[in-house]
Amino acid sequence: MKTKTVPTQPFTDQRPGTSGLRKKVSHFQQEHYLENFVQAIFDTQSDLGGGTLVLGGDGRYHNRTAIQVILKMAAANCLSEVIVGQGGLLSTPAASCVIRKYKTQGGIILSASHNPGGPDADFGIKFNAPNGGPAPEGMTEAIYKRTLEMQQYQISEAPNVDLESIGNHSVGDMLVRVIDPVDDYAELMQELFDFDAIHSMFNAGTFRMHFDAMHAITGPYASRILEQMLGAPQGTVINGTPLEDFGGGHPDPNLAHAHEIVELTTGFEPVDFAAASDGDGDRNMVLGKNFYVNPSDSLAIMAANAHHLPGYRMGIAGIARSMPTSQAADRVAEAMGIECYETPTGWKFFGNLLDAGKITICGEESFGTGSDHVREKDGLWAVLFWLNLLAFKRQSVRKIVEGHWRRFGRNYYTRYDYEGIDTNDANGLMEHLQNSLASLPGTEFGQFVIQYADNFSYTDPVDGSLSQNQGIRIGFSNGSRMVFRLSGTGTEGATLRLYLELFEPDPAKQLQQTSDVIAPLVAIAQEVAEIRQRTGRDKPSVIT
Ligand code: G16
Repeated sequence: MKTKTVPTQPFTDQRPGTSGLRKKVSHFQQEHYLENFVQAIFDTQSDLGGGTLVLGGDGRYHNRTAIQVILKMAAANCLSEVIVGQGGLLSTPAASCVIRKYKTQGGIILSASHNPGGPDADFGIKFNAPNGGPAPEGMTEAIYKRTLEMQQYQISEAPNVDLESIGNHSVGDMLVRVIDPVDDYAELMQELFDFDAIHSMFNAGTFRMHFDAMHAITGPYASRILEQMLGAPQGTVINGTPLEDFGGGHPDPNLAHAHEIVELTTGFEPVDFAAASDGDGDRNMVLGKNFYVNPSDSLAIMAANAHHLPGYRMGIAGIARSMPTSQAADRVAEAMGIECYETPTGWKFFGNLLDAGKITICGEESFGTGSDHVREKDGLWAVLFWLNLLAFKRQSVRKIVEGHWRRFGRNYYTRYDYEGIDTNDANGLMEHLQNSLASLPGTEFGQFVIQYADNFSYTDPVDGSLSQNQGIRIGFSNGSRMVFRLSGTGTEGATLRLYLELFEPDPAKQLQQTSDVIAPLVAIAQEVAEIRQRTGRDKPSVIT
């Protein structure tokens, strides 16, 4: 095999965001752009030399091209083996599962998650560490620093690998093992959940559900597990064929983008349960009949009920939630006498807590929940968790959630996204908030009195690393809260996220419309942050 050393020049914009490097496809198609980043991974992760890498992506446009490039670079950088999903496909949680199961030296996942795909849309790449989780900040910073010095990269001149044929292939001396992308993951799910109970529920014929794969990666996983293994009727999975442009859709499982599945839970003959997952299969949205489960509530309910399910019978060690996620999980932790950790946004911050056995369940408001079974959030896992819970409790989704509120109180919760705003305006707004922090405590807005205002920083309890500037928190004396932060996953301008939360302990007041309850907080947020004046926006682009 011939290896080429290709001269290149550094790009200055390869610092990974909340979850890897995400850019427009055209940006990645610039000569050497992908190669520089991949070489920086190989240069900084020295265990990969002579080791094994897992490689796969969500199947979006540019996935196949990128995989062939990475395989040739891996061979030239002396890796001994790459495990790749058939067709270049691996959902993000499945990649994490495979990295862990085969004890590899890490993985490269190609995805821009819930962002749209296609020649004019987004692409992304991230490195996952040997624990199966997203590279922690120290690692991503080292990769970024290396990209700034990049002068050359190595690539072999071998032909493309046939990614369709399962089995062993090679690039020079390097083994390329093409595996079924679903097998290992499906086996793991069987260990965690009571498949017999779920199977019986489907068999009884009275329970109806749909799962929307949104033409993204979870189609093959959901068809195999739900329809083939668990006996759900054919057609339970909709939009199940992964397409390079996700069928022109926006593969984000929320009320705005996954409306097809939402409609199946309302109107004529609504189904009992519905769910959707995102581009790379790590997010989830769950719905009952005429009922939407807020992701923060979903996390709290999972934590409160995990001990009913086989994989978690021994109980859970602790819970973690990202800072903007509602405090519903904190109430469960308190009742259970376990710790609830508050981490910055980004799944990478859960890795150390999971590895150290401090937590078993974790989640985020951004439609992500997971457990210590892998080191990524896991969309289909969450759906199976809910199915198992429904089979165990024999209650509707609504009953389960309302029962939870009665017991623990309800955290009304909503998120406003102002997308594609001018970066300078967004930074100006955050600076204005930062400058107001000292004067805010004590300020009264009717019955809402600000108790604290700060810029969240986090010291990792395992390795002591400090992450600062993780979002502005404003807390009120009645337990309500608002959080402002800029997204780290967008590819155009800036996205301002405003997270609003109001705690209601009184069961008689727990069944109101979230928008009505939250309205006073929206007005306060507007006043405190001067959103309209500073961004020119009257209303958010998306409300979830
Ligand atoms: C990623 C991260 C999540 C984060 C989400 C939103 O999710 O893994 O931890 O909550 O982005 O981040 P931001 O608010 O910075 O846009 P995914 O599903 O895009 O990988």
